[in-house]
Amino acid sequence: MEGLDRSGKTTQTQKLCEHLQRTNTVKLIKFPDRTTPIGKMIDAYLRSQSELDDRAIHLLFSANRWECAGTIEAELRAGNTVICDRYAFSGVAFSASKSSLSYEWCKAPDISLPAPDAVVFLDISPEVAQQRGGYGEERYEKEEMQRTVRQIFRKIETDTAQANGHIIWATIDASGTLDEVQQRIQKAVEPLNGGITGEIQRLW
Ligand code: T5A
Ligand code: NA
Repeated sequence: MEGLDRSGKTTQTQKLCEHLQRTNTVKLIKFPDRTTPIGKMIDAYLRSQSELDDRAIHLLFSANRWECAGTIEAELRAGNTVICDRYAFSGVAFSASKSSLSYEWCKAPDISLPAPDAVVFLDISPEVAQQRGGYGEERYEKEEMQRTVRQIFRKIETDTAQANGHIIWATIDASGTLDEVQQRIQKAVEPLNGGITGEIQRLW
């Protein structure tokens, strides 16, 4: 589950989890995972309680995924469903929106992480996002940055279709009601309901 800030990812991820739990064993993982030592550094940075070089914080976000990659693979091998609230696509979109970092450089540290079978991208205009609770509290929640992030997500969508044809990419209009958005998400992941077999694919 990917999306812009305040697009409703955490709310919708929880609902999707409950829906799928009726028929699957589901593991829900949130990135950044702010509970680990690396995650605590990320949390302090996002709340503007520390300063870090743009490259350093990018690598920490990636390391925060790598420290969980073994768990993700074990869950998949056990036949379970894994849902991630943000993943490497956010890692690229947010970092590459900074003029100091190139798109290709940002992709590199996440090479060979387990690839998802589907990416649900919750799309929302910065104007609508701003009207939702809590917006503007964290470092990246600024209109200009969110606009650039949205553009980069569109580029990632195009590149994913070309290079990772096995990944279902669903861009969902997240400006509707909670139920409307949930219906759209459930429809988008329906093709995966029968289960996935074969080797775990890798990014990118
Ligand atoms: N980041 C992340 C990187 O730069 N690199 C990385 O590698 C990764 C993984 C924190 C930041 O880190 C960046 C991206 C972020 O800037 P985060 O912890 O996921 O990432 O924090 P946020 O994305 O900011 O999470 P938010 O809590 O802001 O947004 P959500 O999860 O999209 O939204 P949610 O579900 O909490 O809802 C927000 C509010 O909107 C309401 C909710 O009730 C809530 O008040 N809402 C709705 N209101 C009306 N209609 C709807 N349909 C609504 N859906 C939700
Ligand atoms: Na969230």
